[in-house]
Amino acid sequence: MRWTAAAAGVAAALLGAGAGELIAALFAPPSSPFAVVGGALIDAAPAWAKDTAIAWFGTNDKTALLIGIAIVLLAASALAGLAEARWPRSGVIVFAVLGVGVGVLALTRPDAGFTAWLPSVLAGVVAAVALRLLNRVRMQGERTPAGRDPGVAADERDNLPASVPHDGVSRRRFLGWAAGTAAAGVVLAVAGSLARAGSTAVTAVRTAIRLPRPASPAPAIPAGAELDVSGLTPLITPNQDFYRIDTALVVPSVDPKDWRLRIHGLVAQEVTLTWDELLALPLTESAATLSCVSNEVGGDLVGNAVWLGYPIRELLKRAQPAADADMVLSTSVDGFTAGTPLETLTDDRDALLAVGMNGEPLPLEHGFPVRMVVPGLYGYVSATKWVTDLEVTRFDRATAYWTDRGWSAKGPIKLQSRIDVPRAGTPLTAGDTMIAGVAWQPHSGVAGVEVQIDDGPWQRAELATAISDDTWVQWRLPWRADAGDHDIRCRAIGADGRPQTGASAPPAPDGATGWPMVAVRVS
Ligand SMILES: Nc1nc2c(c(=O)[nH]1)N[C@H]1C(S)=C(S)[C@@H](COP(=O)(O)O)O[C@H]1N2
Ligand SMILES: [Mo]
Repeated sequence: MRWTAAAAGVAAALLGAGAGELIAALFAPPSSPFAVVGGALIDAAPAWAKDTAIAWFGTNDKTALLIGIAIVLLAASALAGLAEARWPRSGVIVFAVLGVGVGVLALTRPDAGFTAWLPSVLAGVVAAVALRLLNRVRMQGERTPAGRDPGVAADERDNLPASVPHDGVSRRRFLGWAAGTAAAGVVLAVAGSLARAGSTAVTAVRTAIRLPRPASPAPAIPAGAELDVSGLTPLITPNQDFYRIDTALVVPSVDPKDWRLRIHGLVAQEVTLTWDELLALPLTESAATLSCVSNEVGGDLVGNAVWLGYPIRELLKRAQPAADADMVLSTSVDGFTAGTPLETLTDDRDALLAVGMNGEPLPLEHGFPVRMVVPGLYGYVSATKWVTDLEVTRFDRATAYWTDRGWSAKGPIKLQSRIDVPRAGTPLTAGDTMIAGVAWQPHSGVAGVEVQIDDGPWQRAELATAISDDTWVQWRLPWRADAGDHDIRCRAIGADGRPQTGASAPPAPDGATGWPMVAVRVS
């Protein structure tokens, strides 16, 4: 029976994968076989693929990728099982080669330690041995009295003990073994994820941190900055709701006591900084809206937080960039890079080497212990999380992670707005209601918002007081809705008095444009 051969392959692969995940969790967290393959795929993906993944799956893009890898692995394992039944040892070889291959790939990953190969190679060995053993048990069940099962290779058939009966008992025996092997794999994988969650000592370190008070606190949030409209995005995005976008399948764990920042390149003076040195500096607190270049018109890959950190400008002053430098290439522990225009890091904006987010140490997923935040620039060119290296260089010499994949070298955040209420698809009753949302163009600011209902005139909305030009601003417009279907559009007015463009453009290569539209049915 072919399906039992395939089942042997799948069960063996599950055991191997589970073992690999557990070994990785214990000894080499960034080098779990899934993280290695997923990370390599993410790095190999062209700009349109990232765009499509985010458009389809949003911030679940990583889960979708891992599920995709699991499906491909299971299909390949079924084939390996079939191959093993037909050509003995071929399936075993497939698993061994796969394990070694992923092990070698693991060593090429930017965050690889010297044991990076171990989880994948062990996973391959475990899967290979399991397949070999399962196949033995299987053939005892498959052997027909006539010895004619095409799923059993001739030489293996001859090797079978003549006394093994062909009956349902041995078939059930195989199924028991296969199910047990698969279940053991799942148990190992679950143990691995528990071990990882429990062993993230860094989480405990983070919890114990008391951040210093800012030498320069953020100004109080102005009265009238937060409009009272139910369903409107809060002015400050809570950390747990803040969008997360990065290439890290396993969140890097960086212990602050091991953290160092090195500033080098076209500088007169190399600078290094430790965590303790950073916290001893006079820190600035400042609100800024961060947006992902992949944010679609009307999308939610944008958030606003109060950041605590040290102005990068001050560190660059110490380093004294050369006159011909125009870019700072920042690198994170996991190899991500961003190229930021030098002038945006040396002008008077609050470009921060941030340690705090909304009054807490940075959450692990948002770059603990230290990240960059540069008001006015999309994250991919500025907001390096887990940052450890700043190289002062030139745009004509260096490229960065996403610019190597087709995105623009420069990424100023475009003028954008969003309608939060009414939400598309919620039924409304005729009468007085409120249209409300947010608008942003960090570091330039927003001068107004206009709303259009169906083909009507553009109407000025009430604009709340912005925290600063670096943050988004809330807006609202009362609306007397009459029964029927309506399209509501909005557009921000920039600081220069010009409205946000209505021309639709996709996120690649430098940010989406167009007017957000919400269709509602009023009855
Ligand atoms: N190390 C690292 N930093 C990174 C990224 C990344 O992939 N790796 N992604 C960038 C991008 S594209 C964005 S939009 C912001 C998102 O920051 P957040 O996840 O804290 O919202 O982080 C930036 N910093
Ligand atoms: Mo992004």
